[in-house]
Amino acid sequence: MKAPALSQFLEQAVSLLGEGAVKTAPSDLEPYCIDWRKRFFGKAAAILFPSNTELLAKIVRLANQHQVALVPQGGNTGLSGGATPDSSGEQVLVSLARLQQVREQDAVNKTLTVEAGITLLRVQELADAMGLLFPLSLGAEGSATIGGNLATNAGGTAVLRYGNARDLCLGIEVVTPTGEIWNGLRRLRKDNTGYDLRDLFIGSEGTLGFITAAVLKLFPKPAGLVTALVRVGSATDALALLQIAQAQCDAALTGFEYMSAQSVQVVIDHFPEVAKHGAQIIGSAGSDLSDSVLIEISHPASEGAAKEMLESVIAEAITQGAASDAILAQSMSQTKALWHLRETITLAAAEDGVQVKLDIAVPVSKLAEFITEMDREMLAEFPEIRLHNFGHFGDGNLHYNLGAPQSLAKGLSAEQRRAAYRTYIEQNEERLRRKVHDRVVAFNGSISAEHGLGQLRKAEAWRIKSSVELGLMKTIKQALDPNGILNPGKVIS
Ligand code: FAD
Ligand code: 2HG
Ligand code: ZN
Repeated sequence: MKAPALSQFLEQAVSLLGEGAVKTAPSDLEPYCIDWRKRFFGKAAAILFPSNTELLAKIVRLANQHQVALVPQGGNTGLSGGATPDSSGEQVLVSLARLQQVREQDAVNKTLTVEAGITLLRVQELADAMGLLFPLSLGAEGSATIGGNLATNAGGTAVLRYGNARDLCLGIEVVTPTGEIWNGLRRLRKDNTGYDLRDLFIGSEGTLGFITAAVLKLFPKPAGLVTALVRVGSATDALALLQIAQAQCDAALTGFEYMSAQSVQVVIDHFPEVAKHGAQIIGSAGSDLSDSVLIEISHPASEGAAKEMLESVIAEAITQGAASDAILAQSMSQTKALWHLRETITLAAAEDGVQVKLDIAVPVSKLAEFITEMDREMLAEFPEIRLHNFGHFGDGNLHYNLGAPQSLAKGLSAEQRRAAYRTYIEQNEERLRRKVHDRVVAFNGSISAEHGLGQLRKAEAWRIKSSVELGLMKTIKQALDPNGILNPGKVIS
């Protein structure tokens, strides 16, 4: 039995949005109540699909009236449980998926104004059709929405050149937690008229407002784009390679992704075809397999100039002993194959079973030292743990992921293996996570560079952040959302 206030809210939501936009059947709700990793299993009273900003604002006003908690959801690809409701069955999911309008295209100003439910991939295609580039790029781009990207301040693989989602956004439209509409869709590169509200909402993970539309910053398309997979001996080599690449390429260096040998091993284990192309350089199994770096150069002049630049970086790295071998993609299909290897790590890890997922950042200059020390300390206490770390080395962000010991899976079916890994991770997760986070704090780093706190890292944020910082965050939340109806239980609320 639903509480009377919730029932009334749902009845009024049906009259506002129509029956087709309010789903309450458990089978309809299920896919929206489980996160991408299947780590969080929530229960919602309903999911609503408003089709425009004004209707959403009315829903939010109604929710305040009836004290009903709302959970914003985009593509449900988030990795921190931010879009998953709690288990009470009393929260209501609000999907932004039907906000699909392209509001404005301005090739001269190099901006694109779109509604929140459009996927990142579609945004990239729209920019491409304008002869321009929207550089935000991540593995889940086919499903993740631009609203979700901004709400999580997503990073991805091009941050070292173009910045994260925040840097790629000039303005937003927001429905506040009390149901007002703020139109901040300014297409300006400069605007110093008071507090930066845009940047307050970006990265707030649906706790301070619904982002309903955004002005996105576009860039000229590079004339030449080349990628290489480079064999390195260690994270220390990767840092030396980064120094060489930055010195020689400056802004033309648009990607620098590190993959530990064990993070590639998990792709080989589950999707061997995907790892085939890279195998000739980085090895194919066991001790033969090395750490590697995927480098991307985007040159404004030509493909030839990009190639020349990358060849020179590789030659210098080999001379200095920072790299031992490399493969330079000779065609777009080879480029795609190398990126596919990198982007498949997350998928392969999900196939393997549950892991401890970490999303840390330290200053780039400290990243190699962090990895070396952390690996040593981790293996001393957990000798069989699998170090699946990989990530956006060029901007200091590493997914220091940890896989359960493979010995637990001996003789088991895939299903039994996943169950055994889940048990192991559930038993050890807190200890493992704390161990890494404590070292992150010692390095003056961040416990979430790009995935956000959601519900996964809330307790750790409370443990690590100062009372001043937490106090300021709580004051902002209270001021904007006095009834606490927006995404309760996430971030710090
Ligand atoms: P959801 O998962 O639906 O929601 C995420 C959070 O944002 C929730 O707290 C939700 O309440 C809130 N939210 C969603 N939409 C809105 C809105 N319109 N207004 C207000 N709040 C909203 N992330 C990276 O940063 N870099 C990566 O490289 C990367 N790679 C990934 C690869 C894979 C295979 C997967 C599965 C995920 C990856 N992610 C990555 C994580 C994820 O894709 C991003 O966090 C993405 O930005 C989430 O978008 P979404 O639309 O799916 O949001
Ligand atoms: C990536 O960089 C994503 O591919 C996912 O941020 C990271 O699987 C992960 O932990
Ligand atoms: Zn990432």
